[in-house]
Amino acid sequence: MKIVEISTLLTCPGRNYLIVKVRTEDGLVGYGDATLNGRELAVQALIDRHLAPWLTGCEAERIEDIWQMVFRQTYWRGGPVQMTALAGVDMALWDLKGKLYRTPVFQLLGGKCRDRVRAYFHVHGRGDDELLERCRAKSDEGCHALRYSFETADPFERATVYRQPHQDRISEKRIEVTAETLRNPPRWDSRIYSEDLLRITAVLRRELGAHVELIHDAHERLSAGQAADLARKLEPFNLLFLEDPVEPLHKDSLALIRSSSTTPIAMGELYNTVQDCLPAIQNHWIDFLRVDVSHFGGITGVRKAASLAEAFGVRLALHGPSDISPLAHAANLHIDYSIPNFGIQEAVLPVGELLQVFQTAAAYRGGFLSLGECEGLGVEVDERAARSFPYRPAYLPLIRDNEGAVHDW
Ligand code: KDG
Ligand code: MG
Repeated sequence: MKIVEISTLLTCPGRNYLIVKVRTEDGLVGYGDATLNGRELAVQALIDRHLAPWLTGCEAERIEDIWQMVFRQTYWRGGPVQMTALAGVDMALWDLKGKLYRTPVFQLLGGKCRDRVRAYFHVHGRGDDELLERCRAKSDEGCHALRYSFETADPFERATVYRQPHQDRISEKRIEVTAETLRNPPRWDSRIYSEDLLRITAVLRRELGAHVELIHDAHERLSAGQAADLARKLEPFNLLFLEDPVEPLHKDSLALIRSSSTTPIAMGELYNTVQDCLPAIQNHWIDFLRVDVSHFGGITGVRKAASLAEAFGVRLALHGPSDISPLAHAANLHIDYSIPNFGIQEAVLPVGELLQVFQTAAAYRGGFLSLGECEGLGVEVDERAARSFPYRPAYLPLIRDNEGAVHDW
């Protein structure tokens, strides 16, 4: 069954998503997600201009072979742009194969290892009171795993308030980051943030009780020393994990954190290849691997990392933010169902304009995600609706420290 067309559709139902469509000679169609927040056009050009002409005519069922061709032929392998383009094509091929055999993708991956998938959600509050109130509301809804974030105010310069990245709902009004905001970015102070985090975490643990799972994402903002100190001080509050304490390019910073503290550590949303994950996994520096199916070569790429992690007792908590589409969220679920070393799934629920473009078989109830009857990924794409929401240029944020130097956000 030969591929006759690979095309892309860039749409903005609330925020930008890049959809990949693969069509075969039998008229079957598969869809994948190739969204790379802030760099959508680069991935689109790579798929349209380089991959589509080359892969047209290939056998659609040879998923691993196509993965190897795209990964290795480039010679300049890896990197977020290439691994996102590959992910979009890979997901579309799995979707297609599921439709061909009229079965969900998780069946093709070996079948279910579990009946439902435990999820966690983002909860954001400006300060302690608002955050606690929102956490209680979420927990009352049945979700007992919460990733909390808050705003950090500089006590010496009251005007500088920094909102940590968060996404309560998919397609909720995104933070508009314009070229102008990039020229006048908010200020950041890791010391103030660390003090706020310790105070707020103590409040949440005391008020929510021992059984709510708490997760905090430090978003790569800390130095190794700061992170090690913070992880140690967070121990009494028993987090499910502290996410991305340091930036991933400083691979062995994780060793210092691990040797200083027993707080579980999660990393991975900025990794693009199995090789990127190797040191963290084989040195037992992390407890949870959080790679992103859309930036890691798709389902095929994530399955390779999952097997590696399984051998070292590391569990998966796949990245599931609002800047990847319901196609990628569905791909996460198919993987979560089928791997033995599943940990927890980050989730955001589709709302608003997004529901006009994507109809997903994924459902959420009382803290758990599940998939209804479906073939392939189980996501219908309304291309006409997608075309009615044209691309809107947007940037990722930038922050600077109190002296005005660039800081990780
Ligand atoms: O585009 C950046 C987001 O994907 C990221 O900020 C979300 O860190 C994130 C998370 O854990 O969901
Ligand atoms: Mg994160």
